[in-house]
Amino acid sequence: IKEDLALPVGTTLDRFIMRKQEDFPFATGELSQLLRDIALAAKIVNRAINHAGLTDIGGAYGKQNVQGEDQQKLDVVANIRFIRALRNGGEVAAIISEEEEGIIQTGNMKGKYIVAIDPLDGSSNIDVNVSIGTIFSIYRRTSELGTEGNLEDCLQKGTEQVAAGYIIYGSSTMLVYTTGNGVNGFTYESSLGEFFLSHPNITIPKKGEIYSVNEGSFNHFPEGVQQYIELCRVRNYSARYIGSLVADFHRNLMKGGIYLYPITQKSPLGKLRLLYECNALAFIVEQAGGKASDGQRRILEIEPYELHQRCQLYIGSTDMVEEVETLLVARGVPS
Ligand code: P6P
Repeated sequence: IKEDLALPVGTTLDRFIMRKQEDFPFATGELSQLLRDIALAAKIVNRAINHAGLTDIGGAYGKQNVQGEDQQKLDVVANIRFIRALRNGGEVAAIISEEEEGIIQTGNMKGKYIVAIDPLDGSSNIDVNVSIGTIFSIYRRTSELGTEGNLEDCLQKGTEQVAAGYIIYGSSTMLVYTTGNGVNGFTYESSLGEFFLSHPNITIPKKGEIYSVNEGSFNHFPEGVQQYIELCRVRNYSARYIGSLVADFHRNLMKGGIYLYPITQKSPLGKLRLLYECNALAFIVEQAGGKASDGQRRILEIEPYELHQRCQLYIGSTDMVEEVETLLVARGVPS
């Protein structure tokens, strides 16, 4: 039995992926290659973001994406780069992207995997120099090899994910991901063009004192959420809301805390997307010992019915998420 030689901080992502693949005797390397393809695209997008202030790709692209949101040029760049890297890598049969209405066929009929991705979440933050992020989920296709990816391949529950992760383009650029055996964080060193293991075996504290929610919508929140927020205030918790999901999630993962996106008047089903935002972060947070719920259900158990469907999201330290769930049930969660 291979002794569990914990890989030291400073191990490169490539070596880490290779070592972890060795732990799976029947692994044939496609998922490893897919993770490398994502890391490559992340390096390219990171460079584009870091130059955004200097070149003309900042600012709105003048077009709207399927969400009817102003498309920032970096959104478009990130979408193109990730799709190209996944298409060229050959492991992915089809892609779902926040930036595209339908299923993106890569032409890789023998690709075993499906990827759901938010190429650049929180893009409205680009022009004000706030951290932004990429979020991705990886599924094994259910349809036959040699065919195009289909809707059933794409509408799988979060529990079916084989891997999930995010890249946060912040004061430093980090890749954080799980393949179902814990969560590991890698920090990018641009002068070397490498991701290095910097945060092995990330776990989220069972409870925290940070809550992240847009309190501007307080009056439209379900009563149970209003009650929870009032408890946070009474307990002198810290309100930290960057308005960039990946940044808020990452800070809470590191320090303990809860991120809440309830239903609001503007978003009666919640704002965040199940397939390429909530499921990925839910997989990660559970692997780190935390919890992710829509107020009634485990996020990973929600049966998808539509590619861009929205859901409520309560995610972070287990004790905090459970308290919100209890209050929502007690006060009647609006359906
Ligand atoms: P609000 C950004 O648009 C985003 O999708 C997440 O990154 C962020 O957490 C949330 O929406 C912010 O939404 O309604 O509070 O501005």
